[in-house]
Amino acid sequence: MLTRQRGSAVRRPSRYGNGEAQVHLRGLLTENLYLNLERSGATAATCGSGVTYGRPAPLESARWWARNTEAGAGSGAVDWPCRSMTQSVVVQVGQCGNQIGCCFWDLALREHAAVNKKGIYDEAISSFFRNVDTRVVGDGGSISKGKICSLKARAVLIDMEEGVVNEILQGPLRDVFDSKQLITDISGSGNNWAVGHKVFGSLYQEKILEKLRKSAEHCDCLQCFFIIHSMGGGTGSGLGTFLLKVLEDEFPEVYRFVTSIYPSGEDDVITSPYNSILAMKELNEHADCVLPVDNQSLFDIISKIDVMVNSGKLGAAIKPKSLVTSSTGVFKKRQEKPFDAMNNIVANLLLNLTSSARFEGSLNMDLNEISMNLVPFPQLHYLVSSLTPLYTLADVNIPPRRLDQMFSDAFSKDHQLIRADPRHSLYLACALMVRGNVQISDLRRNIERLKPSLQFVSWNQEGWKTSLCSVPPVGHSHSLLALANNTCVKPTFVELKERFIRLYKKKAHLHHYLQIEGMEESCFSEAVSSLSALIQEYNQLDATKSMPVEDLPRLNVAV
Ligand SMILES: Nc1nc2c(ncn2[C@@H]2O[C@H](COP(=O)(O)OP(=O)(O)OP(=O)(O)O)[C@@H](O)[C@H]2O)c(=O)[nH]1
Ligand SMILES: [Mg+2]
Repeated sequence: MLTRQRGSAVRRPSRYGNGEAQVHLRGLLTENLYLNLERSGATAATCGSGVTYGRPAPLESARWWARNTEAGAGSGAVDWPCRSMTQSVVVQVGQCGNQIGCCFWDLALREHAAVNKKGIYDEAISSFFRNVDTRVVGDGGSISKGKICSLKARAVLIDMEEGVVNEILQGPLRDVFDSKQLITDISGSGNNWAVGHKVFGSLYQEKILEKLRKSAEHCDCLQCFFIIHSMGGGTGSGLGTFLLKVLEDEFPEVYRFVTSIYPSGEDDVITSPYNSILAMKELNEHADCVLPVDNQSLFDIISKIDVMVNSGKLGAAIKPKSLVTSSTGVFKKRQEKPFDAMNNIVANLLLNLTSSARFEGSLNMDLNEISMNLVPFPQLHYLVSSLTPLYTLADVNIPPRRLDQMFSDAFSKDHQLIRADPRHSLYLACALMVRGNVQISDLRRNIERLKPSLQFVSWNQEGWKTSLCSVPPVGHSHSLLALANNTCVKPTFVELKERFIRLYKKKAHLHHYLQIEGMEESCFSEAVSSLSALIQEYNQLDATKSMPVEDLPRLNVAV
């Protein structure tokens, strides 16, 4: 375990230096948030003394859970756990990873600004942001308490082209990153996994490690790396999965949650099936949890919203700060890009996923609990996600009927972020992560209501995990993220494999890969075998679908 000594108190002088940055952040957040910043001249306190990494035993929360779900729940007498917040680092790789990452940081800032009106650097913000005195030479002095000075994202931005990262550095989020967090090259990986993985992997391994270590050192308790990347290109797919192994070796105690964007059938990257299959093998082997998101699903969701708006069906009822149109906020002035609306959905997925780790609530679900409860077997770590509300975002005070509708929607195929139908497939486990004004009784009622229509594996009929975070997404009274470990993910993999086989049978484009040092045909055959094995595991589970539910006799303890 790495430990880290922190320096003595950093004195903050009475005047904040970077006027432009300050104006930007004020605009970015709310007017209230940093209002008194220049006037504050407090001395920052020293930070904690050591870094702890990773995967705390879920014992405390398990005890708390037992006490509060059985005894306390429903009575209103909730015994709040006293917990210390952990931190996470986002590693955004390639064009897609960086573009989604930016949406995430934008929304995260707005979310914290909506809650943290006084501009105090609190534990919630610290989970994804450092508070930095930018006038301190070098790394900037970390400030652990008091007023927010300048927020820096806990992120590492990697792309083997410069365009996207340069755009970020010139855009409204430029002050949230500094040059020490970036790694870029010029040529890109040319949509070739092998270039990203083998060429840039070995070329940049040390540099990447150095940035990762630095970002880890800035954390008191680093719990998770969130990797965001696409499967279809060269850099996100190749280098993104290369660094998964690097993370596993260097930070074995820290979770690796990967948000992977799968290519649609009409993707313009012809080699995307190769890249995706090669990346899948790495995800199978080195990720703790993968949240697959399918560009086709994102596109379908956005198209439906467009139709609704244009047909006037919901029209004016859609809220300006809705989950999917959230870039209409401060960033409206910015040129909308083709992927923006789609990327906002993915950013919301990440916000909801981490909300319980960032904010208090009556039922917390830490990231370690997601992995612990939703991944019964190491390889079956693909979690299908759905977000609600997605379409009907009209009314903040949604009446109870709508609240129940939110739960129903989470299981409908129209709300899944991959093309999948969990209702007609088999659940291994399911998490419901609720935010906002929702009671435990609402959760229970809806689980009881929906249960008969859902099929769970015979050995885990009660495979539900729930969380209630009191802070809703900006502009909403409540929201729900459902994470399903469900065999419905299989068709996405089968389809990918079919697309791969079509190219591979003809050996089309193969020479581009085989000319890269370290790349052999066996890399392809091993990758496809790994995927076939995964598909086979889902097949075996599906085969148990009609089996009777085991009603095991209770263990009798002899006295
Ligand atoms: N949802 C979403 N998909 C994207 C975005 N940008 C690219 N993609 C998809 O990602 C795949 C291409 O990967 P990129 O991320 O552009 O590639 P890269 O990682 O930069 O790799 P190279 O450009 O080959 O070096 C295609 O399937 C695109 O449709 C984005 O911002 N959002
Ligand atoms: Mg690129």
